[in-house]
Amino acid sequence: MGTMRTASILSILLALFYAVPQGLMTSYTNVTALEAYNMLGSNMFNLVLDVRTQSEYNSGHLRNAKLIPVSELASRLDELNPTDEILVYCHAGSRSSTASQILVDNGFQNIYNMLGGITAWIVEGYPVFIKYPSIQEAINTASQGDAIYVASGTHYENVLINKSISLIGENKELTIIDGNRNGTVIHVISPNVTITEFTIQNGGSLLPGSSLWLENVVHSNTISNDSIDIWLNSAQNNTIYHNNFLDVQQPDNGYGSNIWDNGCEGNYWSNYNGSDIDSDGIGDTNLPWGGVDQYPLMSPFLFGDINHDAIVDITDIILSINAFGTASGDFGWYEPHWFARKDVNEDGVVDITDIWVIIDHYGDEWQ
Ligand SMILES: [Ca+2]
Ligand SMILES: [Ca+2]
Ligand SMILES: [Ca+2]
Repeated sequence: MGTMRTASILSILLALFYAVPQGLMTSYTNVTALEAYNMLGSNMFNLVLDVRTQSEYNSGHLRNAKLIPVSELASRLDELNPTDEILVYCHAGSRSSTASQILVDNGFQNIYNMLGGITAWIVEGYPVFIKYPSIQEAINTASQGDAIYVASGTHYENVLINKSISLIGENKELTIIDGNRNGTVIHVISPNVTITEFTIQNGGSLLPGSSLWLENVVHSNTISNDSIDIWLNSAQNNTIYHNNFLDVQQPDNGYGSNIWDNGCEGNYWSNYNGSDIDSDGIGDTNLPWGGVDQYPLMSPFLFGDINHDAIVDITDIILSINAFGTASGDFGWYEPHWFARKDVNEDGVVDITDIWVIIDHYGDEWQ
């Protein structure tokens, strides 16, 4: 009997020894939406965990958040890594506290609970990605200048963008717009459109079309995607310049009536492999690039970056001052002096306004 009692006491002591560090010494950390946003910006989390329901998740969630409803969490812990830094959130902060405690009780060591939930996040104006039944409907109800955040998933539709909006996918590999081989997938007919973080695929074949069709698009239609092909089928009289084409292969020039520069500057192509012999930021060899662009930029287009070295700084101001007072029609507006390249706002004269634009963008850098 004496031996039995000793063993029991020993096992109780052992149980206490292990219970203390796990149950009492570890806790989760509360963070505000602002703190969570900044930590996400610094890539401090391995995982963002949404513990609401599927329908709540579909109506808007943080980028790349994993969904495990709090009611399923205890039985799905094997989907998570106990050493990961995990941000947990819900609608207003109640369910995420419960979920954070469940995780801590199961040995998770780096749990951050977002106070106020996605409600506080939205109040701060941070983006949420929405599972739209139709991207086109989202565009139709948007206003000029709006940003539309599209949740991951495959969207089978043909999209017409007829206003200046930003269309932002949740994840480049997982946010797919698929034209089902039936016409053009995305047809842009408005300037100042941004399309980013999408895979755009399967244009054409049943109805003629392409993955992306740019029509009457001028200026800063920044397109960054690994899997876009550009086709300007039957689009005529477009002027396409100061765009950044990342990993885009040969453009199709439609019927040859499209112009890929403004007379002195073209577009940035990440695959341009020529060289800039006179160091003015415009490529001088392997022209026209892609069969279309006579003046490929040496770095991605930034407003005010006259010498195209990917930063707006004092050099750009000096270049503008050196051309001060010149105007369209002057000798040297184009070759040999290219004063036109210093006319940042393209109003035909290099004056104080251009310098103000550069100062306004001073310090901007391509990342
Ligand atoms: Ca050059
Ligand atoms: Ca510069
Ligand atoms: Ca000007």
